[in-house]
Amino acid sequence: MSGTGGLRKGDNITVNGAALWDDILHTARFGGTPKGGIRRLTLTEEDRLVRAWFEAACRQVGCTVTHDSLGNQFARRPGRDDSLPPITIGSHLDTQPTGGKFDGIVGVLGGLAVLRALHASGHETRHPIELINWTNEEGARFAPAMLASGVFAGVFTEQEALDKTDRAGIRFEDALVGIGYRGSEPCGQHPVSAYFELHIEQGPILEAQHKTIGIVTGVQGIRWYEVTLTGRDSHAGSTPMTMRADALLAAARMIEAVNQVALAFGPDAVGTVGLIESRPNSRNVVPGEVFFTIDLRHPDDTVVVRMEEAMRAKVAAIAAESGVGLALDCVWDSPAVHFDPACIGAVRRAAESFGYPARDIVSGAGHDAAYLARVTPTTMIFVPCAGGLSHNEAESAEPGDVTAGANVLLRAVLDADAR
Ligand code: HGY
Ligand code: MN
Ligand code: MN
Ligand code: MN
Repeated sequence: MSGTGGLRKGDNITVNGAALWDDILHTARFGGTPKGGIRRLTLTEEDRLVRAWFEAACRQVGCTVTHDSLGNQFARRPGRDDSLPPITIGSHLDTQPTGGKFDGIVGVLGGLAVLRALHASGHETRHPIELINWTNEEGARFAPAMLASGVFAGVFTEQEALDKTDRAGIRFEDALVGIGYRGSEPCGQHPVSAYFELHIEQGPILEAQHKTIGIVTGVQGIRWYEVTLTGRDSHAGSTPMTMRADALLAAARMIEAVNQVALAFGPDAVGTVGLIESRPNSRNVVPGEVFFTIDLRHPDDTVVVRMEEAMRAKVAAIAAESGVGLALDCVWDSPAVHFDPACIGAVRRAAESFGYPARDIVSGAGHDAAYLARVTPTTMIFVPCAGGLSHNEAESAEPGDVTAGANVLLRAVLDADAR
């Protein structure tokens, strides 16, 4: 994309915010939890239900809906020149086990609001417009996160994704076939002109600074690790403390060490141990084996590398002191991403045209856009969420902010379409 920009035909179109908010509340029932969140793990029955709803809603506004070999759904609105690669918008409908009603969902349903606004106005775009629901963005069931958009961008092979297994040993492909979304179109053979993703910030900055729109300039670097510690099961009552190889005690020390590493690398560094399994997990057995995960992030990849070095040194020393075996593997490396200046400019102009207070921001969370940026001009639009809280059932956002985000998405798409 190039050109000087500026809004053109269609700049009087806005989204129907009330209908968008209804969609958010309505689809929250697919996996809704008693605490008001959503448990909609990828490729489960709840995911199948929301996918079917999504297809029907997109068809109602004149789109054809297809899905590729990894279940990525594409709702396509024709353009005047339908031979052009589509301008794409999208996000994800899968959630964390105790997820909220907005993470990913705002981007897909905000995109539906854009399609509805275009349909209602009869505005004909030059490019086709495609709204995408990416499979397995969260990585909560199948690691890593952003798996299907990663295949789309050529980062992983289709077979690598299909062969992934969850912690219960179920294969990605079998779960995909199980919900009926193993499409025939190979994932990734799908040229696109640009990609815009609307998402809640999932952090505290926009709300604290009273900004309605985050103009996302990039995504921080992320590395995931898996750790297996091998000690020795023994009797909790008759094993002297000096004769134990306690894998869970070693893990506890390593978890503290991960926290120290993150704190040592400054305010932009984060380190998390989110998943842990202790075996045999019996109250009167000294644990002989522990599996846990480590998530390290920083906006600067060179710092992530130094964080990893520090973490590895500490973990190895603790394993030796504790007399436990250590297996530590890096299972995902998602480098920091810088988004496309022309797309960022389109978002900036769109926010200004509505008079929404906005600021540039780097994403702390990973997103499918981080991989789309490898194959097409890409950027993101953030809106605030209450207290910056996300990956929590209490996640919430304001209807006005969600509507503003969808309006900016619409105008950024029209801006890109005019190039
Ligand atoms: O891990 C992430 O940042 C995203 O929520 N998948
Ligand atoms: Mn998300
Ligand atoms: Mn998420
Ligand atoms: Mn995302």
